[in-house]
Amino acid sequence: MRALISVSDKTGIVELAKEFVSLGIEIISTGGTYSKLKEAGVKAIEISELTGFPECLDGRVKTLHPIVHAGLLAMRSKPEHMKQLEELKIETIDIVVVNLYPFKATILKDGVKREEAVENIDIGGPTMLRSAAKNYQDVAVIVDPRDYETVLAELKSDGKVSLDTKFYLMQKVFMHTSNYDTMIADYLKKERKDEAFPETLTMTFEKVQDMRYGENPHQSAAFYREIGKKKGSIVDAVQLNGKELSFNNINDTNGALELLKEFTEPTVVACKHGNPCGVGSADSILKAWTKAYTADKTSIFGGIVVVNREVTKDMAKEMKKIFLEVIVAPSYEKEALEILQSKKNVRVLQLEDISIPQPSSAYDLKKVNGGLIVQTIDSKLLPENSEIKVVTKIEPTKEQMEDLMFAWKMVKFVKSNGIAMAKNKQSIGIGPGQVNRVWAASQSVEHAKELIGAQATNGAVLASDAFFPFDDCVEVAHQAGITAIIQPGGSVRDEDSIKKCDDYGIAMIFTGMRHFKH
Ligand code: 93A
Repeated sequence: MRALISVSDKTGIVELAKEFVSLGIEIISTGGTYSKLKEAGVKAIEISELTGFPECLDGRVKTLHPIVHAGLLAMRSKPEHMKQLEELKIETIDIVVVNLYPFKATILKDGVKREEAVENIDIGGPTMLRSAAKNYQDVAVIVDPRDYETVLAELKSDGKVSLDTKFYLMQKVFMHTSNYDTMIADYLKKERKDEAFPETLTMTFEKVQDMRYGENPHQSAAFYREIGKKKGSIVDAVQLNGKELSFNNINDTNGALELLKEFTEPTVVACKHGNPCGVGSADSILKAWTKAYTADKTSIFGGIVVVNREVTKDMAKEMKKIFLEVIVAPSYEKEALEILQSKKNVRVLQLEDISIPQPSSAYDLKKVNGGLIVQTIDSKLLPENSEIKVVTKIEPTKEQMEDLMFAWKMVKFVKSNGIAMAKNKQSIGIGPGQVNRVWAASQSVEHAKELIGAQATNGAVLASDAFFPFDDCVEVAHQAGITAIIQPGGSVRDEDSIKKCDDYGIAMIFTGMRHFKH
């Protein structure tokens, strides 16, 4: 038997080759791999000796030769194939061990030049992998070092690799080479800064981990990372305490982080089932926590809390008093971390680049049965270069304006139809996911009354993710003591809502931008 070994990642290769030799398998190898084996005293034949052709063009042509590929592709069961090999004086190759030029590691390096990336596109490696895999009945092809053991064990016990294993290895090869090519295509697409939606959409993700289950216990699930993505998202977080993240944890934390990224001042966002339930901004992170917590002490139970400043000892003491599923912050004071770690189950995560926004060209993907709908992310808060338009007789005060912007950021991340109310940079009532807007408004008001008392809604502001189709939302707002409203505008009945605001002395602004979220 003959094995061709040509690997960039040389981990474990000497040990494998030694085992091959002891099993009487002859080894053929390329430049770097050959040197490594030779150094370790493992007997091998250099590829140029086999082909009678030197490795050339800086190694761009090493194994691209009919002697290699006919040796791999000849079907042993076909007498004509074997006869031709004999005439051409070519011998079969039975095992291929190849891993490719490190294209991924290269493009992930900071400031990598295109030429360097291109030089790391492997040509000969995938070609061998594909030849060997196509002829899987006769050739065992190992692309993943984790399979060295399996193949060795079979060789040792049976003197051959089983058809089942060879088929499994073949499938792995095509999965690997297709991912490799997709990674190259994605990189080149980004290099061209091509924002259009391509004819065929390919993206590469690598598995972070299998998960215990999906959204529900009867669904299986796994977590994947997008290759080449910017930092600052849930996949980059380092877990410092608690159980493994669940499917719902990851989904909900992702939503909470996206909202948090809208704020620059110290802010705390609490989320449940993908909707914010308590949000607070203040001049200190402890005060922001108190606002987010007191906004809704009920829903935060078992919730996700994300924070854009270091968690202090005092804050950790407060957080410890309630049950939280996940806490994410850029850093933790030493004592704060000790306090949080004293609760075994709470998942404590560190995400240094918590405030880095997603690039506006990032894709937002939604799986539908039989297809995928793709859009760019909702990266804007307000239209570019547009003045906010006050449409009522009364103008909002400076304080109201601040609260309006706070509520507008919040409502962008509330499931539609969504209404959010705020006062003094604190959420006071949120109405998510209703099938009509006036129910969302009513729910938001009901929550506010229940959670912080009817009086507290006086002087609060209200934000709506899309326009008011009728003036009934203004009516609900007025009943609750709302004094300023922010909404996109654009309904045929805008005038009715504006008139009602004027009648009630409510200030209203139009943003000209809708923020549906489903
Ligand atoms: O430059 S290549 O595309 N041309 C080839 O003919 C070729 N043959 C093997 N790259 C080629 N390889 C790759 O070289 C293998 O896939 C492997 O990653 C690497 C091993 O090179 P060395 O043994 O010299 O370190």
